[in-house]
Amino acid sequence: MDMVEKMREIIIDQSTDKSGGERPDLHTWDGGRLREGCYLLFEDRIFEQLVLNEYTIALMQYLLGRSMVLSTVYSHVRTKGDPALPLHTDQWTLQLSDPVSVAVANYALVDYKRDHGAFAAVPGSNHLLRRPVSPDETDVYKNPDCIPLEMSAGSVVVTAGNTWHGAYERKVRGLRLNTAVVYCRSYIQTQERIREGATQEMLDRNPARFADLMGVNNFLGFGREGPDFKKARALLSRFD
Ligand SMILES: O=C(O)CCC(=O)C(=O)O
Repeated sequence: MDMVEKMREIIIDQSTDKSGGERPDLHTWDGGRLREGCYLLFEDRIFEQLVLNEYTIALMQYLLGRSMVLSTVYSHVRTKGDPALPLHTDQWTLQLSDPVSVAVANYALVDYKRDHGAFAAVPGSNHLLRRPVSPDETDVYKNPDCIPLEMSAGSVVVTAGNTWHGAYERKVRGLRLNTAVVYCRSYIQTQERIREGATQEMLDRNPARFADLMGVNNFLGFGREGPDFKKARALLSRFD
């Protein structure tokens, strides 16, 4: 819960900064829409700890393979009056695939209840449907198979990138905050400039696995200096 509280503060700080108004109170805010939190990995070291969570990493590796990379650390900030978030899939590649190429660990930073803006999901859609949601199917209230994930702050749900999901409308005051940590296969373009933003300091203070997630152990993307194949060796050494 210490981590949850700290993440909430950092997200509210960034959202306030970008929204341009007064700092919203977590429990009482009723002042309209607020901006998202994003590029959070570079906002505070606590997110470095989060992306290395061994339980979610295990599930992510099961879904995406050992060579996965981090794509974004994002917060969907939901306030009273925000409409429901339409059902969608998170795999932004040309086609949905099974196995998937994108997956999300979505941490609830407040208690989730349906009318408080809970995460909405269609269980089994990742296996049974394996197609994007069409424009007339996006309403979370109309899909009979869509359920709210009612869970307490600090819980995490891992969804494969082809799972149909969204969020319910928030009907009460205060903020609905999450941290969505997205991982993807290494050949997919990441949502945020993770690799470009990674500093030597960040790499030095974290375990070796962190560098893999940052996408820096990869010789691709070179300039006039040419490819650095030592990085390719780092990638292959995992199989030693
Ligand atoms: O909880 C939410 O607001 C929805 C999150 C979502 O759609 C996502 O992570 O792609």
